[in-house]
Amino acid sequence: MPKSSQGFPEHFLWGGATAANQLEGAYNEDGKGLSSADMVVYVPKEKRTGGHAIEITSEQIDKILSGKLDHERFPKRHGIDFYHRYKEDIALFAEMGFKVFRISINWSRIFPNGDDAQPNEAGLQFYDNVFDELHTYGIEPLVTLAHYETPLGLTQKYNGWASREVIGHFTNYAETVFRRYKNKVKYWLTFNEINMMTISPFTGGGVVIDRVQNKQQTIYQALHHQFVASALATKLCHEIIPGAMIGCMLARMETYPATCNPEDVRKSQHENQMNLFFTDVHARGEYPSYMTRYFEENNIVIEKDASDDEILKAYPVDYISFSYYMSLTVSSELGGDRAEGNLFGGVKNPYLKASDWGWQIDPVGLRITLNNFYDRYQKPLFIVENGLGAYDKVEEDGSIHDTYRIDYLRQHIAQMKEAIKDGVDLIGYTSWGPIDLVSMSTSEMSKRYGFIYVDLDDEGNGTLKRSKKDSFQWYKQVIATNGEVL
Ligand code: BGP
Repeated sequence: MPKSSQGFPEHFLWGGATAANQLEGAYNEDGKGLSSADMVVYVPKEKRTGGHAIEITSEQIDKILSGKLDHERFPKRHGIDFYHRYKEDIALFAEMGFKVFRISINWSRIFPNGDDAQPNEAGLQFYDNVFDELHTYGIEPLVTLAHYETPLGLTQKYNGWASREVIGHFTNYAETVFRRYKNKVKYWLTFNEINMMTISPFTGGGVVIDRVQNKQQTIYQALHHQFVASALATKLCHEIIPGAMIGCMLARMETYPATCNPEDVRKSQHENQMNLFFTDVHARGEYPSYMTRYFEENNIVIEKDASDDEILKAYPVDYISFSYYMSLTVSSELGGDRAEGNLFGGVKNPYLKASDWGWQIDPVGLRITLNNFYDRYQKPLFIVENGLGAYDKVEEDGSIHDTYRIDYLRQHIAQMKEAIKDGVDLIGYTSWGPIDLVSMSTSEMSKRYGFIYVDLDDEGNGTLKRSKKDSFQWYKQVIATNGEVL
């Protein structure tokens, strides 16, 4: 167990995190097939009617495939053109001193339909080029196997992860990339924010929910398939790449009780369990007992193969990674002042301010999260997403004074340092979207996280030119001083 320390460990992995579908573009180049993300249409704010624009219906897919929505915009198909500009972008990350860069491999670049007999060489070559470029600067790649990019072919054939068939196709894909990149990639993640399946089964697993009778049953069955696939990928990773580390990834929502009323406290405990369920399975290698009751009360019966429980037990993850943007607060009373923008619901926390998108900003919650995780699992932790989505203003001279972003990050990093002093084994930090990219939940470009500005607007206009915001120099200094100067 690591000793309590005064600051960030010597080889702390500072960097930034991205996802293929929000960054690469080139959605139909060099043999790439369509993925779930390529189906997401941009809906301007004033036309949104609630719900998530990321959850897609069968009708919408049919319309897209028959060309009836060709007039719509699909920002995730175009990203910020990293596919053609990765050298320029990586040079900027290197200038900031990145030790690590988180990227996802787009499964449909490697297996265009998800279940093809042979991988697509051009797709494999693209990631070779990116990893080589990173290594030129001494930057370690951290690779997510599935970041909201299920090949559409698997949706059409099997309804995505709802079918057990997809496990084999995923492990084949995982094995292909482990073998190909075994000398280039040491850090791996299986499923990005695996808990997204409960909010958007299409985003989380290419599952079109209007095709099934029992929504909850399907969601938890699809998750079971992902748990087994994740364990099998962990096994393969260890066999193929000795010394590699492979982890799981959760959108962590530390959930507070609205008051000290025991009913509120119990409600927050329940919500925390429902969120930690995913890391419990990955880290402990078994379903937690509280889920048995939940499944019974909700008429959910998980169908398992005879060896599934053994597989989960035999191949737990090496580390726990998570995204952290906000905390939640829940009340046992119905109604109340709802925190609608907060993605996962709850009530407003009167002690916290929210971002322009309603996400409640809570740096101390990050220290609490880190301590709770470490108490629970005693495994290394990696924060693989954190940051502030904000509107940026470009001044006449081209400068961008994003003090709000610097403040947000500074406060969170300060709390990470406290958690390390508490004895937490934190191995790295990749802020979300070090270069502006397409928003996951809204497909906007104006919701920006970057240290690097990209000239592109919500309507797809712009030169794509990259420029440095004030936060660029600030983060460079944070890394150079290993978190001493914030
Ligand atoms: C996480 C996702 C990312 C991402 C980030 C910010 O949920 O893993 O893909 O984009 O959140 O969300 P948004 O882009 O909606 O602001």
